[in-house]
Amino acid sequence: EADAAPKSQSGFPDGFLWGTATAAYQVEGAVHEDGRGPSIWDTFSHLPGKIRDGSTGDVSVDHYHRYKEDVALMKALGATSYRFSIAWPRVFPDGTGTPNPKGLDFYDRLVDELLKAGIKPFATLYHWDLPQALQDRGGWQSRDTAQAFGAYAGYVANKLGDRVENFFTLNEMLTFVEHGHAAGVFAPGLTLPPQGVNQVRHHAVLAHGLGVQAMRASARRPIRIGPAENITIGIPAVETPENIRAAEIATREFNAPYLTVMLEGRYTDAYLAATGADAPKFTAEDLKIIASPVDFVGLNVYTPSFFVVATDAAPHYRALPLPSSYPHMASPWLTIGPEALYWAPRHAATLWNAKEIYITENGTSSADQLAEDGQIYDTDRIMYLRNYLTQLQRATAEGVPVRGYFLWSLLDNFEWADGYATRFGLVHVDYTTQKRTPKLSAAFYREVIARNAVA
Ligand code: GBH
Repeated sequence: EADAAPKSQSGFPDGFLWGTATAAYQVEGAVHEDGRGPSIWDTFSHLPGKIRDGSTGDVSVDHYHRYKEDVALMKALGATSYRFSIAWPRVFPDGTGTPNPKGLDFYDRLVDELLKAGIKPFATLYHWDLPQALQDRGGWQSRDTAQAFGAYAGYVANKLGDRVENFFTLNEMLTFVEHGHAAGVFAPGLTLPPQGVNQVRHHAVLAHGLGVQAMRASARRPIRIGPAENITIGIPAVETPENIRAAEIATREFNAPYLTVMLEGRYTDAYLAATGADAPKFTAEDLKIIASPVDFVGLNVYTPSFFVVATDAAPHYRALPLPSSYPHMASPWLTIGPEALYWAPRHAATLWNAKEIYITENGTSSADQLAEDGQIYDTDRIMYLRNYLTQLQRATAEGVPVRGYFLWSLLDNFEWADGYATRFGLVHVDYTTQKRTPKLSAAFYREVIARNAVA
């Protein structure tokens, strides 16, 4: 068999993990089953006008009932890992108090099925589906929610930690804070004033730290934990040493209330100066909790942010707006920047000395038109993945410690405020019949995994 791409030039390190990612509310459906309580996304998606196609996650792709078929799809890809999220309102229908054992049972079954297929499970504790009961008591505006997250995370680590070794705490604080609490376009749909938003940010990172501590304390064997953040990725528009330094400084500052405070244990001077009287209220003890040591850093990588050095004084960088002609994928926000998959992990290693990095999400939407033969020839998704993965390979070849990659997403699913019109899956789902059909990009990814190289 001819080898199109010699391994020496495009290979990934031995043992590199290849997987896909999903999130509970986006795939599970079964929202009233086995004692699950409502989440803020149930509430939000049922409000008129909030979801572009008027849809909800009530049924979605019915993964709750079809998980065995879905694990078989992963196995057919040759995937060695899988990142899923646990629905907090399945485990604690009221957010706190008495757990619902039947809710956790689903994840027990899923984990067993994955292990049987030789697929390493990575569980995310929070992918935006806050129990509605906690929202009714103030949600992320309340410090109590951070405490409740710690209790929930500790409970899950105790129950699943015997078979799940790797956990991510909260997925993309940046997104659920900014979109949910400032712009109001994601659940819970709030448009808080600046101090309120900063306080929500603080409670999110505090929840992460409390979660890390509670999970380590209650797991019955050592487990490994880290965040999964959608960072602003500073890219030197031209790779000179000065521009690279500017991009590093910008990356640290733009992520000040998220990854930077989690990994450094302090808010940057620039962040505190910029927020001024609207800065979050916090204690020195909070900062210690927030910076509880993690085992790895998870990065969701989609879009680029370009910088060059600024010759004048602070902040030493100049953010470059994208020209209106800049290309994007099927989603208008999804501007194409393959080099983001090189710079995001490199910055994590340079700025915060990250010793172990996972790409917790990367992938793209496509129009995904059905061809006459019923297949989907998503060559745009293949183009996107091939270019991004080439940049990831550059990072690993240079020694940046990336250990695995989770492609978003296994299946087409409920794309939040976009509903079902936007498809991110390697596998097409017919939302009427629930029939799964791997797209051409699934064949591409299978080839990447088989070769452990950009195919
Ligand atoms: C990730 O967010 C999420 O973790 C995942 O759940 C999601 O399905 C996936 O990416 C694909 O979107 O509608 O113009 O206001 C990536 C960051 C932030 C990108 C919110 C889309 C909304 C843009 N996302 N953003 S807009």
